[in-house]
Amino acid sequence: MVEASDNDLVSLERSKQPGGGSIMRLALNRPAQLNAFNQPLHDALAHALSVVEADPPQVLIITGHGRGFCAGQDLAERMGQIEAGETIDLGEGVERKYNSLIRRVQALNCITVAAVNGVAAGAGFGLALAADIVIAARSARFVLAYGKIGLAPDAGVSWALPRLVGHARALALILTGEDMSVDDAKSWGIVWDVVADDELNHRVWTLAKRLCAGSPDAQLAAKRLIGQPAGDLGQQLDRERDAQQMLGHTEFYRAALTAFASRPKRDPVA
Ligand code: T3D
Repeated sequence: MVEASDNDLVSLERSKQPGGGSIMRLALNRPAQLNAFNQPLHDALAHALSVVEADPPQVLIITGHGRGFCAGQDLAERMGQIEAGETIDLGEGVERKYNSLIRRVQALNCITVAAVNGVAAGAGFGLALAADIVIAARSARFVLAYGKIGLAPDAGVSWALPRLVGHARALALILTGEDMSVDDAKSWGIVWDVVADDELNHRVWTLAKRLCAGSPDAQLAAKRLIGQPAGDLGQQLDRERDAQQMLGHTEFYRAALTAFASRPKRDPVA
């Protein structure tokens, strides 16, 4: 079912799962520009996110049409503005578009899976890093495009990248602008899995369906605990306690205990 389509720049589909959960697939659709962000794409994406926020699925897959995942900011749009004599305030644009996008993706009440089907550059790399799980096609690559155009990392890249790969590697990648292969991205902890191009769709849907068999409450609690950890161990222990307290009251937990106690034993999530 297509739930939102704004000039076809973003497609959004929902698939209900037998257990009651649902999976949504959001795909950027400017394939000729490798899904680079221009204003219409930002608008379409913001609208699609409103649809997701209003009725979140258990799993949201984020991907791109064509051979690119997302090439970051559309540079032709910026060039057009310069040629038209417009004053460009990149700070204002970053705040209104990219900071808003990354904050909204990270705050979604669902598990997000980036299916990186092709090149992810600049803010497109930031979008992939904002997802909870990243799975990449073998032909994908990650491009730290900022330095080549005289910009510094944005879209959360300067936050997420050093936390994933370490300070030294992150800074060297950004300063040199060297492409990152999917194998490096996997061994450095950015990507959870790398699969053949023609297997990406199947792999991601299999993962999403598996997640739909689990407790959405527990998954969201784990996402917040790990994604937004407290400042020290004491505070984190408090948050873990609070999460377990809430989860101990869920129907999923009770049913899982009943399944465990049954003879013959049943799989709690069967
Ligand atoms: O401005 C602000 O708001 C500040 C915020 C900035 C955030 C950012 O994201 S900064 C980073 C911006 N992105 C880039 O600098 C990436 C530019 N693109 C590339 O370096 C390369 O295209 C890629 C490494 C991504 C892919 O290379 P390749 O060889 O696989 O493909 P290609 O031939 O370069 O690109 C294919 C087409 O996509 C091509 O169009 P054409 O010639 O076939 O008509 C190319 O122009 C277009 N394309 C690729 N990236 C962009 C783009 N068009 C507009 N903007 C792009 N970013």
